[in-house]
Amino acid sequence: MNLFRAPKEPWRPDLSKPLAEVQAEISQSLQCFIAREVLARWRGSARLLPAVRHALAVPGKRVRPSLIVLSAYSGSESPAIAGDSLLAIATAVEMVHTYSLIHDDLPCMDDDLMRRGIPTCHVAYGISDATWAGSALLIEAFVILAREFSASGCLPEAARVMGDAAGLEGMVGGQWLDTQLPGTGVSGDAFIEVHRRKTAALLQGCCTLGGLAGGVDEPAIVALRSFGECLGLAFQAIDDLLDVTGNERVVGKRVGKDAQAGKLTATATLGVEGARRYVDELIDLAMSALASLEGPAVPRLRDLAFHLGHRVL
Ligand code: GRG
Repeated sequence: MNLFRAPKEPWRPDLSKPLAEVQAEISQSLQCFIAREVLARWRGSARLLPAVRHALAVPGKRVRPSLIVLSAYSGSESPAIAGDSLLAIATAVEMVHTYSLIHDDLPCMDDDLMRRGIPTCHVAYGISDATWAGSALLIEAFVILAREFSASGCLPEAARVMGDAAGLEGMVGGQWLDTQLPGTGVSGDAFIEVHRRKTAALLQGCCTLGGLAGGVDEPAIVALRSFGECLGLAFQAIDDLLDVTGNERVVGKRVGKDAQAGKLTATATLGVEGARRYVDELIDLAMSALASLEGPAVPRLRDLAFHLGHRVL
C-alpha cells in the first residue's frame, strides 16, 4: 500500500481556459457524476431507470449547471461549497430543467417528438414512465439540494430560491400562463411576464443558488440575480427567434411550432428584427450587472452571456 499517495484533488474547473473548454469540463464532470452518483438511486425502481437515463444522461447545452459553477466562483477562488458538492448542486438544477423538458414535451403540453436530436422521453418510454421520471427528477433534485446545503447555514434560502424558480412564481406559473394567453390581442409586453417566469426564473435561480454556494455577499447576490434575469429573458427570446429562423437539424427539435400554435412570443410581438434588438439590449444589461463582481469566473460569465446571445441551437 502506498501510504504517501496524495489524496484525490477535489474537482474544480480551470477558469483560465476559454469558455468552450470550461463548459466541456463542467459537462463531462456532470456526466460522470450523474452516472456514478445519481442514476444509482433509480436502481431500486429499475423500470424507470432507462427513461431517466434517456432524459438526463444525453447532454444538452448544460447552461444551467454552467451558471451554478461560474456563479459560485464569481466572488472568490474558494467557494464555500466546492468540489463534488458543487457538482451535485449543478446536477440538481439540471434535473429540474430535465423534468420541465420531459413534461413540456408530453402530448397534453407541446406534444413534441424530438428533443436534443433524439426521440422525446414519452416517445421512447411511454407517457406513463415519462411522467413518473419527470416527477421523480424534480423531487430528487430537492433531496440533493437539501443534502448539499445543509451544512452551509443557507439551506432555507436555497430551498426558497429553487422553489420560487420552479414553482408558481417561476416555471410552472409561467408555463401555465403561456397556455392561457392568446398569441395576439394582449398588451405588447405580456410575453415578457411569460418569459420571465417560464424560463428566466430558473436561470436567475441558478445564478442565485451558485452565489449562495460560493458564499458571496448580499450585493453580489443582487448582481447575480439581475444578470440571471436579463440572460434568461434573452435566452427565451432567442428560443423564439430560433423557432422562426432556426434549422431543425441544428436545433435538435421541431421548429415553426410557436407560430402554428399562435403562441405569444418575442417574434410575434416585436418581429424578427425587433426581437434581435431586444436580445442585444438584454445581453448588454446582463454584462452591466456583472460590473461589481471580481471573482475568477466573471470573465467566463461574460463570455457565456455573449455566447448565449448569439447561439444557433
Ligand atoms: C406541470 C405540465 C407541467 C409542467 C411543468 C413544463 C414546465 C412546468 C415548464 C416548461 C418550461 C419550459 C420548457 C420553458 C422553456 C425553456 C427553454 C428555452 C428550454 C430549452 O432549454 P435549453 O435550450 O435545452 O437549455 P437543452 O436541451 O440545451 O438543455
